[in-house]
Parts: sequence; C-alpha cells; structure tokens
Amino acid sequence: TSIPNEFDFDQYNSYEDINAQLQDFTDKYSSLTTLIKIGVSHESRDIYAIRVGSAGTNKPAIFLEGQIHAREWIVSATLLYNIKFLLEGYGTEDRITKLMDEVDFYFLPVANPDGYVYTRTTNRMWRKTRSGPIDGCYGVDPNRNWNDHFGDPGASNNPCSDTYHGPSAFSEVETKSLSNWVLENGKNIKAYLAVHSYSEMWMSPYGWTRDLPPDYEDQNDLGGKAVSAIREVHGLNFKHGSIADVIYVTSGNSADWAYTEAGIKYAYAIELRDKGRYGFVLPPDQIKPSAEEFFAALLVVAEHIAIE
Ligand code: ING
Ligand code: ZN
Repeated sequence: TSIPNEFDFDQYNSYEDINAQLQDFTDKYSSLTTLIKIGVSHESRDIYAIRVGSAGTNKPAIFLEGQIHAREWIVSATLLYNIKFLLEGYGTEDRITKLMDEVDFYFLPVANPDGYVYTRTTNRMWRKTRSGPIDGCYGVDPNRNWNDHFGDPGASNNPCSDTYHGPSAFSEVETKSLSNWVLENGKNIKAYLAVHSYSEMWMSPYGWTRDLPPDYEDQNDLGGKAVSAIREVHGLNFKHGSIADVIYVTSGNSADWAYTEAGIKYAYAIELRDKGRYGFVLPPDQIKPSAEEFFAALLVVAEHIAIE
C-alpha cells in the first residue's frame, strides 16, 4: 500500500510528518541516503538524521545540527528543503552531482523534538528541552549544555532561565547522544553547522570568550564566502565573525564543542532569517527563500571541505 505523501515543504510540519518525510526520502533515493537514529529524547521520541551523498568511503562530511532550540521553526523547514535540493539535483545539475560524489551531508533537522512538539501544542515560544522539573521549572538550554567551558559566563545557573545550562554538562539525553554520535561516527566531519534563528548571522568560534581561536582567519574567510553566496540569492546581508563578537558571550555551546572537543575546524553557528520583524514566527512564504539562500552557502562550504 502506498500512503499519499502530504508533506508540504512550504509549511511548518509536525514532528511526525518531518520523520515521515525523512523516511520518504530514503525510500525514494535509497542509493543516495541513509536514515540514522541518533538517539531517543527525554520523552522517548526517536531523533533522526539523514545522510545524503552518493556511495563512497572516507568522504569528507558536513554535519548540520538543526533546531536544537524548539521555537526556531524556520531551521527544520530550511533543512528539509535543502535535502530535497540535493536529492533532486543529483544527476540533473553538474555542480550538485559532483559535490554529492565528493562530500557526505548529515542533516539532523530537529535536534530537540520534545521542545518542538511542545511549541506546537502548548507554548510557541518554548526554547529548551523538556526535562525536569528542577525548582519547579522544566527544561535546559541545550545550547549551553555541551562539555566545553560548561557553566562559564554566558549561561545561567537558574533552572527557570531560558539559558539554564543544566545540572551538569550533557545532562540532557539529546546533547549527550548527539555528541556521542559525532565522536563515534564523525571522524570525517570537516564542517559542523549549528543552525538557529533569527538575526541573519554566520558565526565561528569562540562563543565562550572574545579571544579568537588559532583557525579564526580560515574560519572567517569561509564564513565571508558563505555570506556572499547568501547575498547573491535574495540580497540579504548576513553578518559574520566570531560568536562572542557578533552576538554575545555563550558558554557550553555546540559550535565551540565541535571545534575544540571534536576537532572540527569549520564549526559555525548560524542565525537564519529574519532580523526581528517576525522573529521566530516567520511566515511560511519565507521558507523557500530562506532555503534557497542557505543552500547557496551550504554548497560553498561543501566545496571548500572537498578540496581542503
Ligand atoms: N541564539 C544562539 C543562542 O544559543 C548561538 C546564538 C548559537 C550562540 C550558536 C552560540 C552558538 O543563544 C539563538 N537564537 O538561539
Ligand atoms: Zn537558537
């Protein structure tokens, strides 16, 4: 029996429908994809990533961490479209075909499914996980929970705060299982993109300090190329530079962890559309433009890691 596919790329879809669409991609493009279970959330939801690329061994890879913050709906919508662009481009567009022969893409569209479901059922502005309660409050900021400068300035020790770092590094099963997966399977990962919204930024380490890392020049050069590619699509001007300089000091974030602890040189934290007019509640008619401009930047990063 075949179930009609109701997935609408131009709408925000339920967690169930997103997972069904990932399954659908792997059914339709079985030689170009693998469905990967990264872990199980606090409320027992399976967390899925999808590998996209043609067969081959020891290919350099890009990992895209999506929507670790529950309310940033444009992130998963943008990533789902990007998976589609790659798969439909294979064999029809030379640039995409060549890249998919050389590079693997790992997309994790929804890294915090409990939070995402909660934003759809109960509170649209929820950011954190759904663990707890501690002192009567639920959730940990999963982008302050990583084991790199955990608990330093730029995170809160108040369980009721939106930037609560949690009782310990990797206290959250979502960050614990994702980080373990990256360490165990990610030796070929050359770029780690932590995708957020909103503010239109393309940022490199560090978040925990304004000091710049040894690879800053290379990281910021490629960030500059990524934002130029974005500008060429719909004219938006993303800012680039270090996380602490461009946005604010944040400790225990995944981009710093990917760079410092996992040794992934091209680690970025990205803020998609918009600059605040709609903020987290970006109208669905901006999903496709967001996906198109992000795709241009993704290709630039992929081409860079293919040659470096
Ligand atoms: N902003 C991010 C936050 O976690 C960020 C900024 C992203 C910092 C990645 C460090 C690394 O505060 C939003 N909007 O979540
Ligand atoms: Zn975020």
